[in-house]
Amino acid sequence: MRTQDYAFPGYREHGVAWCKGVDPINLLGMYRGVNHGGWDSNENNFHLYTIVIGNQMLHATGYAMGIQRDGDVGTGDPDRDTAAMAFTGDGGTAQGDYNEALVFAAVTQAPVVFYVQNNHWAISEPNDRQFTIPPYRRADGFGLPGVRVDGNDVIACLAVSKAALDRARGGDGPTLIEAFTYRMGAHTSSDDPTKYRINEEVDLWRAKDPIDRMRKHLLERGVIDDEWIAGIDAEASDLAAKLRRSCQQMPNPPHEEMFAHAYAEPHPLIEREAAEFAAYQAGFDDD
Ligand SMILES: Cc1ncc(C[n+]2csc(CCOP(=O)(O)OP(=O)(O)O)c2C)c(N)n1
Ligand SMILES: [Mg+2]
Repeated sequence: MRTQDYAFPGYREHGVAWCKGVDPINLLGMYRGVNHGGWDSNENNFHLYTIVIGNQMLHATGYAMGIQRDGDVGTGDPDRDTAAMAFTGDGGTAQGDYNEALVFAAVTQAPVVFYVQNNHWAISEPNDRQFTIPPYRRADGFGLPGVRVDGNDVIACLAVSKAALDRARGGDGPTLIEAFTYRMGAHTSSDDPTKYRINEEVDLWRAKDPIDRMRKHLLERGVIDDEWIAGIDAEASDLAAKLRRSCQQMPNPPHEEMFAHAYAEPHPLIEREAAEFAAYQAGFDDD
């Protein structure tokens, strides 16, 4: 994605955030629960995490229709032509919002790329509970090209994403990418995948680990060596330690802040609730 391109993430797009220049600590406040995830999305053209499954597909399509109406598409100027890119999961494809977004994107030929991470599971629900025809083939019925890519092949993912973004910026319309991958871990810390899937399936995918594959690919071609890898590993450990520390040190927000961003303007209902809550808190003897 170029600087001017706008990303519309779900909740798994930490890598996209990193590439767009978002400080990971901004994302972690929401996961620790000290804020509602409100970073300035215009700073890095990285929209807020969207937990309502599939909703970001509509946001991206609407934004892309805006780009089109501003004339920032198909001019041939690499600093001006702009695309939107939205990310969702296999489960997301069953949502109404997802399907509405594809209809609008196709009929308006909006400069948007849909990136479906098919990790085979929507919490405990497998692919065959989400669709009978895979997402990349369903794209055809909406009227936009669909492509399935090996989602564990970094270089292939980069190639199809670049091509789709170029197409969008060039004014040739939307593309749907289905990245065929697997969710190695649990859905969340409250999920136990051993209750609904077999270990053999997980082992099969472990052998296709995208980081291992990339490492081997670069080593074999002599692009990198063990020393370089050790350096990257050390850098990653340092970053992880720094993030854990920053996360633990995040101050707890004042209670009244949870009412602060519900509406842009003052709102009588929110003011009443905030006052009631303040009175309730004042009823305690200690902090
Ligand atoms: C509209 C809506 N319905 C239900 C949920 C609860 N929920 C959270 S994650 C999830 C599964 C999503 O699966 P998928 O789209 O495949 O994404 P993945 O987590 O596998 O990347 C569900 C049902 C939600 N967040 N929003
Ligand atoms: Mg999934």
